[in-house]
Amino acid sequence: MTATAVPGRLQNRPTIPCSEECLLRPGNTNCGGCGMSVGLTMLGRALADAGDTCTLVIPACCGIVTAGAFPTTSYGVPTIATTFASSSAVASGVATIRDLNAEPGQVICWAGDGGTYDIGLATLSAAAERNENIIYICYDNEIYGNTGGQRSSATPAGARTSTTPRGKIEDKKDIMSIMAAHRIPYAATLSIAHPDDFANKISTALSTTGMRFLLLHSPCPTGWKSDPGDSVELVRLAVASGLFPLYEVYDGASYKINVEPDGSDPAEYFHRQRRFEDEEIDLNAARRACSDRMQRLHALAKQYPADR
Ligand SMILES: Cc1ncc(C[n+]2csc(CCOP(=O)(O)OP(=O)(O)O)c2C)c(N)n1
Ligand code: SF4
Ligand SMILES: [Mg+2]
Repeated sequence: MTATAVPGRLQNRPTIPCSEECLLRPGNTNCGGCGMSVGLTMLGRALADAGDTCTLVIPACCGIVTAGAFPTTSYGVPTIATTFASSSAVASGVATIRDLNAEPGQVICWAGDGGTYDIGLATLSAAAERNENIIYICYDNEIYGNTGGQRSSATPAGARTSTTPRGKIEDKKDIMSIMAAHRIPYAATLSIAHPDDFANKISTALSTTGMRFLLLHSPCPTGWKSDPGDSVELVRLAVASGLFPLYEVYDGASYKINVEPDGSDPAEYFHRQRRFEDEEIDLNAARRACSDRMQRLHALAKQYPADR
């Protein structure tokens, strides 16, 4: 399509870069120990470091509750609240207008796992297939957090939720493979326990054009029934044990593992969260799943290494 500027719009407006608190500002109502809060702060810092800014597009989720009511919103950038099903479509539209007008800044979709793995998947897939020029970040707390903790397709097997009181039977959906299958330019996983890796990946995403998908493992003390002070340690254990590997996929074709698991036993991860009942977790199956996951990723990274 030939880009034509929308008449009457300012062309080449200067970027107003983010400051460190440009996204999540003090006074927000998020729970203590919320991984989403830390993720937003890290994202804001990375945008500030890059001298970049953004418009946020957020469907129903804790992240839009965080925004609060105008004029006391916790977000320091323009923020559009959308329905679950439309967030990627709205972000695509905003990004198209921005590009037509050569306006600066990123369009970032910030969505929960319910809005990503489940209810918004159709428009996310459509945006990925069209290679829309947006960054989509899913903060994955593995639960429908803001409506009382129902299961989502990101909830891991064994986790008790308000709709799986005896523990979920099905395992977590592999959203990274789904997104990689769209052959988008960049897909990567993020952890708040690895801030340098987080910053590097945001930097890569900011300097890439087209559809970028980032998956953040986002501890939720309220839903995970964990100590708020354990949040960073929990997601560190998830990376160290191979439960939640840190890796990148370029063009759906080449792979890079960013942090090698250190052989930690995933048992500690489960023991520290009361959503997992010891007798409902098959630890040997969980250990096997970690090792199978890493084996598959190593095979892909060896066969199709990312040259970056
Ligand atoms: C179509 C539709 N169904 C259900 C709801 C109710 N609802 C609002 S937020 C939410 C949970 C969102 O879960 P997730 O996307 O994982 O974000 P989190 O709350 O965990 O931050 C639900 C079910 C809604 N707003 N729209
Ligand atoms: S319910 Fe969970 S995701 Fe939502 S604000 Fe609280 S800790 Fe964060
Ligand atoms: Mg969620």
